[in-house]
Amino acid sequence: MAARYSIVSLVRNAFGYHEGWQRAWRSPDPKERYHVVVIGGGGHGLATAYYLAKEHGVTDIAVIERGWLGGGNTGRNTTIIRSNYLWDESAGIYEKALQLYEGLSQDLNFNIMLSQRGVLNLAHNLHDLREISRRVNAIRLNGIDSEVLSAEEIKAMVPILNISPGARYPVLGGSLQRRGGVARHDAVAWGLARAADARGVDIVQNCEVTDILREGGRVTGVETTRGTIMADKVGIVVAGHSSVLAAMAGFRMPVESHPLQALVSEPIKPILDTVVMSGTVHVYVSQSDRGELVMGAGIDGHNGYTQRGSLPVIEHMVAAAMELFPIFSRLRMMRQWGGIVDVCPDASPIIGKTPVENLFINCGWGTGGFKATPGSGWVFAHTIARGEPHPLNAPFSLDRFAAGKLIDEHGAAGVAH
Ligand code: FAD
Ligand code: PYC
Repeated sequence: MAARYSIVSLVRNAFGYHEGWQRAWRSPDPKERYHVVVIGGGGHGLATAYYLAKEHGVTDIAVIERGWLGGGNTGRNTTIIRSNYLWDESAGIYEKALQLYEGLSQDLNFNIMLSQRGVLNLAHNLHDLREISRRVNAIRLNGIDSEVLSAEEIKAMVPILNISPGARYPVLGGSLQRRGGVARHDAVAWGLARAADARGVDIVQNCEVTDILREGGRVTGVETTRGTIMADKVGIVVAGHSSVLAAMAGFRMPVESHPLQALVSEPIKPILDTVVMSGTVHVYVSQSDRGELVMGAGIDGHNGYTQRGSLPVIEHMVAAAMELFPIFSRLRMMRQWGGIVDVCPDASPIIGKTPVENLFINCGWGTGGFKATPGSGWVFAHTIARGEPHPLNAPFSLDRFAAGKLIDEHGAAGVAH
């Protein structure tokens, strides 16, 4: 034992010689047939497979991912988790997700590094203040923690925030969800993948779905770059590519794909121990465990499938951050990137059946689906296993756009649409 864990062994392991390390999940070739095929190996697809196996005893499942696991928005988001949404329907599903997050490290036996450090939303004018009070009341009526703070209470929590009345957009107050916070995004994907794999789920990476096979109005399988895979049921969970996959199955989605950008600074010592969001100045900031300041913008105005950044958006983000935190002015930016978000007209997701029998879709989480990952997978697994939505996702059906039962959450989205 002593020899195995010697300093030499530690150094060798640190530099990539992974002595005795086990694979976290297998890398199987796809079989010719599965009971369920889940398209998309992001957090939502992996959570769907995990809860199908865990809650419904369905284990004959393949998760088909065209790139690498978690390489889409799951690995590109800024990791903010909260459940402070306005409408009852949203409160139900986002709070379910937050509660699952609160037990997820134990459930998966994998540390997802959940840090409930609080999420603050700043008010910069009287309209913001009134809107925040209305939201806090609605959220509390749903039994979810939320409170209004004065500018001085915010300053006490975040001493580096500029609350001077002379600021261009002075901070007048804000709202706080103390149970909100951040989690390590990659760890969420890895933990779910490992746990799904342990229950027999095949996770197939580098395998792109190129067509959805149908017969008599019912799904029969998928065509992929690694051959045909037949399936009794198929779930589409591909975020920014939802319309592309829907088109393969012959129907249209009320979803637009937009780039969404973020950046990190060079790492510094701990200076910010909560998440600060401002929809008016428009930036949000948190500090990662590595010390980087993580910042993000609103969506790029144009539609697109690019996953990269652009100078005007970076400039806008940084200018807004300077406004709130002048102390950041000499920091250097280290990295920036973009993801492709799938935005619905009411800024709420679509989770349910499609016009094709046994083909289900989960999308439209837009700029805010990381916080929903376990809840989304939990209700989508129920929907696929039972062929009917769970009461928590029934209001988020595709036909709400025909019925006019929209759930407008633009104001809760956290970033501008
Ligand atoms: P993804 O992780 O994108 O997974 C979909 C997968 O489908 C991808 O891996 C893709 O490769 C795969 N795929 C696509 N087409 C095919 C095909 N034909 N065949 C096979 N596979 C395919 N949300 C929050 O709650 N909090 C935040 O702080 C936050 N910040 C964000 C910041 C940025 C910059 C971005 C871009 C997003 C942010 N989000 C945030 C949103 C969040 O990231 C997404 O809503 C969420 O990650 C979506 O997860 P997913 O599993 O549905 O999608
Ligand atoms: O939904 O909380 C959110 C969010 C923050 C940044 C991007 N999305």
